[in-house]
Amino acid sequence: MTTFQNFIAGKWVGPTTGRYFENRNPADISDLIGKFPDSSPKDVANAVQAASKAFGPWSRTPAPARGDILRRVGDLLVERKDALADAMTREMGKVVAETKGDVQEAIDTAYYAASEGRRLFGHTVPSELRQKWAMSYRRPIGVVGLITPFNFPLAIPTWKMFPALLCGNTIVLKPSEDVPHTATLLLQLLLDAGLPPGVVQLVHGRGETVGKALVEHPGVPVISFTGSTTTGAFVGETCGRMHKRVSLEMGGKNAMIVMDDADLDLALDGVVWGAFGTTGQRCTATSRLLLHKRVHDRFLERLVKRVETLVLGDGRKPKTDVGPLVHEAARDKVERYLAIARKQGAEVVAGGGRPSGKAFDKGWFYRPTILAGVSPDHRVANEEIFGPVLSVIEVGSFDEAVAINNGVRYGLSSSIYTRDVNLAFRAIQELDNGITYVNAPTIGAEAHLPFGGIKETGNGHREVGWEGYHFFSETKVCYVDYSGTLQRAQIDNYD
Ligand code: UN1
Repeated sequence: MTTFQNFIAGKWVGPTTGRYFENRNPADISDLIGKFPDSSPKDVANAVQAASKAFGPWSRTPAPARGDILRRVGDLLVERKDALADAMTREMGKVVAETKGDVQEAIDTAYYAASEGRRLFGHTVPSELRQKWAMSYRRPIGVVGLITPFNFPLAIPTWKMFPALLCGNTIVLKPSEDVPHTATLLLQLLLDAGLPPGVVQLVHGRGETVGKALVEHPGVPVISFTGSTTTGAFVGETCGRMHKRVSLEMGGKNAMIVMDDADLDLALDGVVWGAFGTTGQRCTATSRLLLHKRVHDRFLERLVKRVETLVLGDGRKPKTDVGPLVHEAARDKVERYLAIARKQGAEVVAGGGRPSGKAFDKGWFYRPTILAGVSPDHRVANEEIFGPVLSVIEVGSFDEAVAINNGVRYGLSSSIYTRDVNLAFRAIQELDNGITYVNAPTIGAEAHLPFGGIKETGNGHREVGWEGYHFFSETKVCYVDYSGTLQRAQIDNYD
């Protein structure tokens, strides 16, 4: 068994508390992955100090040179893809095909960042005055605090980290306490790629201690957080009070609409993948299925049959379709919601309990579950469960489906299956979400397009794509007057 450390100022160091927490495999809790630092605000302060020190040289390194390092990071991610995926599945449970996809998202983000080093476009525009130049460019901001979740242990930290680094910022990363090993492997990889010491620090520990200290630290002007809407409210409030720039990516209650003219085979593949991929633990997971009444019964029947064939098990075994939940509290939450659903009158038509058998004794498994007869006002139709539970709601029309989709507090992704091009475009226009898919499930965002949601899912920012670079840099506008006279804007040119 290995004891892992924080990474601060170019060195692996133990926590000032001297305390460590255990990290275990959710498919087999007898498998201890290691012990990780249970750090304190003092460790965060040390990390911020190191990141502040490194900011000067790193922010002055030309962006193409920063991009070259990120290209090497991408190359190493390619080399280590299989090993990383195996370690990630061991740590958080989703199947290896998906952890490989998670690594691929990091690779895509790294190569995008590498090329962005030679763009980072500003604007040059005409001035309203003669012999005056007007332009904007992007500047680094400072130390960036990143707080990341367990479900995409590599993609999400790197979505934040690579754009932030490319823009010239330095970083303190606080990864979820469920995936500290992946974060350690990422740090090692950054060093192997030649990232200078002090540019990225890693501080392990609990959200309420380490995360909170990072958010409250006056030396960290930028916070990027992905997690629950409840924690996000605290993060946003604190950052607002302290005048920090903050990006919040939070919950979802994503719906897939299946219209009566849909390709039902395609929709079936889509909903199974959208609802039960990552054991339903994606912010983008399909957690509501809005089925048109004319296809409701036959589609549901086929869906139940299909879901019953899904193989539950250890994500590192090749035949597994659905892995365990990440920890006991996550499974408890699913069980609480099942009790609520039953009480409010939903019908459990698939799953609805833990699997039986010795193979499942040591992990946090729960059977892929379908709830039928759900009404839009049921709690399971409104609250994020973050587990393998799909709520099916029957709808009578496209307009009703849109109203139900839009009736929740979240607004991350949505999807419609239809062959009617007019309906598809109306859906794109009328569904209140940051992302809408046509004839594809609610998951599957690509790393070169902006990612995020509206309402209580986000706070107006987007991750990755071109917009990710806006968040992690400050716009500077510059006017050069080469007329040799005082030219008063808005006055001399309109007198
Ligand atoms: C998340 O669920 O937190 O679109 C991120 C997707 C992935 C990213 C999901 N590419 O499902």
